[in-house]
Amino acid sequence: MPLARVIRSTGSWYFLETEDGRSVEGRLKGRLRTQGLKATNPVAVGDMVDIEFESDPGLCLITAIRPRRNYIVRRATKLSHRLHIIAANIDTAWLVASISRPGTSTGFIDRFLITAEAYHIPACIIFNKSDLNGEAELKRLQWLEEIYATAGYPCFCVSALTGQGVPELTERLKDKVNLFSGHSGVGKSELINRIVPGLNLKTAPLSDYYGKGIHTTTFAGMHRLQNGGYIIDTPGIREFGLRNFNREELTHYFPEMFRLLPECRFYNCTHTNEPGCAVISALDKGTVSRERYRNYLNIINGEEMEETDWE
Ligand SMILES: Nc1nc2c(ncn2[C@@H]2O[C@H](COP(=O)(O)OP(=O)(O)OP(=O)(O)O)[C@@H](O)[C@H]2O)c(=O)[nH]1
Ligand SMILES: [Mg+2]
Ligand SMILES: [Zn+2]
Repeated sequence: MPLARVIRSTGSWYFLETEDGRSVEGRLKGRLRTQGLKATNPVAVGDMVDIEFESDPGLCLITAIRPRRNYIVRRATKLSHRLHIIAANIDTAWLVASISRPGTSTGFIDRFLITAEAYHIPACIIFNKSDLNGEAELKRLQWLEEIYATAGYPCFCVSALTGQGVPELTERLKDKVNLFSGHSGVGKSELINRIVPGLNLKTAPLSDYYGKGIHTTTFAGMHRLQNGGYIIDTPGIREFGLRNFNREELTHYFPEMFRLLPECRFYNCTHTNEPGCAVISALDKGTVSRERYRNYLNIINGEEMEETDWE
């Protein structure tokens, strides 16, 4: 049975690339077994699928999905219980953020990182639009870089417009399947255009009125990198709804806090008000960021995280 990679999907049609590099379009053959995951999309970009060719050699039927190495989901809407698989079989999940036009809150960044941790996908952060940074933006950038580098997440500062930092970033993408995610308008598609010359993905200016992106990219799509590997462009995300985690699970998804757990007096410490908590002492030493800890508490207490900072 020929094997193919899902490059793009529009809901009912899938654009695939066969192992020998040919492009074919496919549809699902009946209902597929979906590994028990209830998602709005049975097949996602990055999936490896078995196909059957139809009489037209450019068309095929998808007969099965190979087991996924991993996948990353978001809730279809904030209150919805339905999950949408953003992409599957990913090596690195990159959050693309800009400091202004549009801004990205730490609450949003943390929910993205928690999701990547929950699905065991290494995550990194790209701060794009460095050319727009004035003094205040630079201060905010340094503050964010300090927080996330300390937590263990590699940070890159780039400009899709001037190309600043793009060669270093491109080097890190090589031979991997890379997911680019983030708010609408942060420049995911523009950055991918910079990285893959000749691609010409559609991009659009922000809305003048709201200063936010206008959701230009409507379907996730996978693009081949010149020196090996892939990059996945995705539609902008307004909020990153978390699936429901229990308290204990959540303590695993802040790696800098999880590393300290053996030093807490209680093996099941939730770092909230237990005596002898190593995370709480680390706040004073500055080895755990107060901002991250505040977001952690908000999530663990089931409260909405503040989305008001810098937006
Ligand atoms: N000044 C500046 N503008 C940029 C940069 N990167 C992207 N832009 C602009 O920001 C706007 C939005 O860029 P897009 O690439 O469409 O953003 P996106 O993240 O793909 O947005 P969605 O597809 O809606 O999710 C466009 O006008 C880009 O030209 C940058 O580094 N500097
Ligand atoms: Mg886009
Ligand atoms: Zn603790």
